[in-house]
This record gives sequence, structure tokens and C-alpha cells, in this order.
Amino acid sequence: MDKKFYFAGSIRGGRVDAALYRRIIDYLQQFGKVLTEHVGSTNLNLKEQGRSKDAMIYDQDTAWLRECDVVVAECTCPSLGVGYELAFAEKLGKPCHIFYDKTKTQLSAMLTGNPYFHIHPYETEEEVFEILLKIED
Ligand code: 6IA
Repeated sequence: MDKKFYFAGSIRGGRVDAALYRRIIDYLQQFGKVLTEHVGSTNLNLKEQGRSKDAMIYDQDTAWLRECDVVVAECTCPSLGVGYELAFAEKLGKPCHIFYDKTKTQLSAMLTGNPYFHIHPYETEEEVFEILLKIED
């Protein structure tokens, strides 16, 4: 059975790292299925608005969090949604791997202070792939 990944990355928190998300998603796809491929899209329409659309997003994403086997979050660009998803995944008991570029940001103490999370500070993108390979082997 293919492993199911929930990849979390900033959307309304800012899209500066969207291309990096895409590359991480592409890399993860060799190990299984990424339920949240759209997070790596470099042409998301951020102007689409509406509470009913947002309710559908919330329902879908929380269903995928229940369905997934593991959560991988890239947290260099801070995002309320990603923080929420990580807390939600913790309550579900899903393994959570959190990556951030330590030369660019300091991660929230609410994540680094929680021993539940597997936290991976990195300096180069290659390190991200090396760590993912170790986790998945
Ligand atoms: O607070 P943020 O928007 O940065 O939260 C990002 C996280 O919430 C991601 O990891 C996603 O899983 C989830 N998320 C936020 N917005 C969407 C979304 N919007 N579609 C799917 N998942 C989302 C579609 C485009 C939207 C701007 C209308």
C-alpha cells in the first residue's frame, strides 16, 4: 500500500517558497501519494474569496489529515493554517516532520518546544532531501 503524505506549506501566509514546496512534493511522490499537491502550485489564485469555499477547503483538508499516514510541513514562511494543521495532526497522533531554513527564520516555540514533533532545521535544500530519504528508508 502506498504511503499517504499530507504536505503543509504556507498559502495565505505568503507564497515566497512555493517553488520549494513543489520540489519537496515531487520528491515525496517517489515514496507514495501526496494528498495536497496543490500546495506546491506556483499559480494559485489567492484572490478567490468566500466563506463557503473556505468551509470546503477546511472540510477537505481535515479529512485528508485524518486519512494521511504522515505530515511533512515546510515552515520557513510562517502560516497560521500550517500551525493549525500541525496541532490538528498531533491530536490525531499522526507523525509530523517539520522543516525550516534556520538561516531565514526562527521557528515558533510552540513547535520547537513540543517534543511530539520531529523538527528538522536545515541550511541547504539538499539537506531537506537527505533527511526525507532517511525518514522514508
Ligand atoms: O494560512 P495559510 O493559508 O497559509 O494555510 C496554509 C495551509 O492551509 C496549507 O498547508 C493547506 O493545506 C491549507 N490551505 C489553506 N488554503 C488552502 C486552499 N486554498 N486550498 C487547500 N488548502 C489550503 C485554495 C486557494 C485559496 C487561496 C482560495
